[in-house]
Amino acid sequence: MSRLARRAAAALLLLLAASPVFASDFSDDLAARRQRLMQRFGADTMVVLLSAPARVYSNDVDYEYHQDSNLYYLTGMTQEDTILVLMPGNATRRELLFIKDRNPEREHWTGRLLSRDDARERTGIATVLSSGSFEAFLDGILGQRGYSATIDEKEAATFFAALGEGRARIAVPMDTGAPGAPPTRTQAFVQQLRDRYVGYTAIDATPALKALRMVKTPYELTQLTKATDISAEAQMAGMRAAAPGVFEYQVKAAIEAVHRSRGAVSWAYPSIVGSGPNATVLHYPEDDRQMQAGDLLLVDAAANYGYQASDITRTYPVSGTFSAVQRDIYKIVLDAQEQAIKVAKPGATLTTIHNRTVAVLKDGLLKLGLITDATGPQYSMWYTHGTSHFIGLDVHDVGSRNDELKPGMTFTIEPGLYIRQSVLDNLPKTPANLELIAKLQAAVTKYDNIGVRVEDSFVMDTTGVRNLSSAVPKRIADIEAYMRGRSAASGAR
Ligand SMILES: [Mn+2]
Repeated sequence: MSRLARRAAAALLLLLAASPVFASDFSDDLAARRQRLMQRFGADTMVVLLSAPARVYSNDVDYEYHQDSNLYYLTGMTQEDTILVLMPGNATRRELLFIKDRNPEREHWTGRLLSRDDARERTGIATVLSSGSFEAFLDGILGQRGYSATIDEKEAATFFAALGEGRARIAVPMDTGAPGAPPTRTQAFVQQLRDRYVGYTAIDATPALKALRMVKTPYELTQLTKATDISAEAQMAGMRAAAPGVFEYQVKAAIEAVHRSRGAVSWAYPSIVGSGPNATVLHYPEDDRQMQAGDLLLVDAAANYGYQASDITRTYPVSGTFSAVQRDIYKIVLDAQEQAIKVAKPGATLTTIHNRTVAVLKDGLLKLGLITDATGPQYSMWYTHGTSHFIGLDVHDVGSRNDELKPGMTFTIEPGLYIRQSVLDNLPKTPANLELIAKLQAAVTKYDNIGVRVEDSFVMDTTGVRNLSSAVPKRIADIEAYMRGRSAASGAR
């Protein structure tokens, strides 16, 4: 190629790079999310989102960085020191992204940072500025002067007018933070605004973000489906790894090896692998018990793929066959999930689903003699958590239990029963309780230390739910068949 031809080709490439031809499905989706958010707020509002801070693991080592979910939702940026500003009332530049400056010396130690072009391509935001200029930008905007040539008086005329008339709003996702803890980054930001500027009201952006995030976009559903496929495959690898004599951490390793080897960022939450009595600890954090023949193993583990968190739990016998007492408890829990799936329809709520599981669990517990009264709250000795939560960017994603379920929402259905002698032991010794304990003791002894949870990840369609994690065996016969196949495939264990 001649020098001239090369130059022409380079110029053409530049032109193409600047055009939206190369916009990805992801950046298109991000742009649409921002557009919907701006419509909710209108022209008098400026929306500001800050990235999550890095967190120290120990000394000079940080935890793996995880982006703030709202900022990720609108930008796809996984870098710290990132700020998004949306000004829906602006003439043309309604979206501004502030990112860390590149720094070759630092990058030699801690990895390559995105260039402004990279950030443009990733986010679909045309105006990318240095995070170091954010303070000057705020000063210029809230002082109604504008900021350099980027945002002049004409560009921001609508917002400046709103500021001048005292009706401007600055929307920030307000977080409450932990009681007594130092202010969060967002709280400090809001305080800084209050100290320095007037003419606006600070409002909470959380409800608008929640409303958008609750209904997943087709792009998000594709990512969550992939996260769940990986998680399902990992759960089955865990089933194949489990056997008497094997340690819980070996099952965990088999599961997480699948997550990482299939391109998941990480687990969606720390994997719970609890055998025998550990199955009754809801968020069992350790993994060092050696499994015994006859144990049940409860595995609550799933992957985070593309910042979408799946969530699956299975409970199965390490020897491959459920005992009679394990079967009694397992059947009730599985029945509760299956009945709950039937009431999970558009218009229902997570409370509808929870109430259905409670009704089924109560019936079952009464039959086994683990409660004496199915009309009251006795069941809550053995069922100690809610049945469902929304999933998405966070494993416990935005959304409340009384929000009406709509197509595109994603959530779990996960009843469980956890039989522990300590529950009876810790009841206040009132005459009524002593009488109850006397009635329940035989059944509690029979089922002591059995913990069962069954959980799948679902998406709401137009008529009911679709189970994204149905590939993992769940019915007793299917689990036992899968476990038998495992022994045949890997030889006698
Ligand atoms: Mn869950």
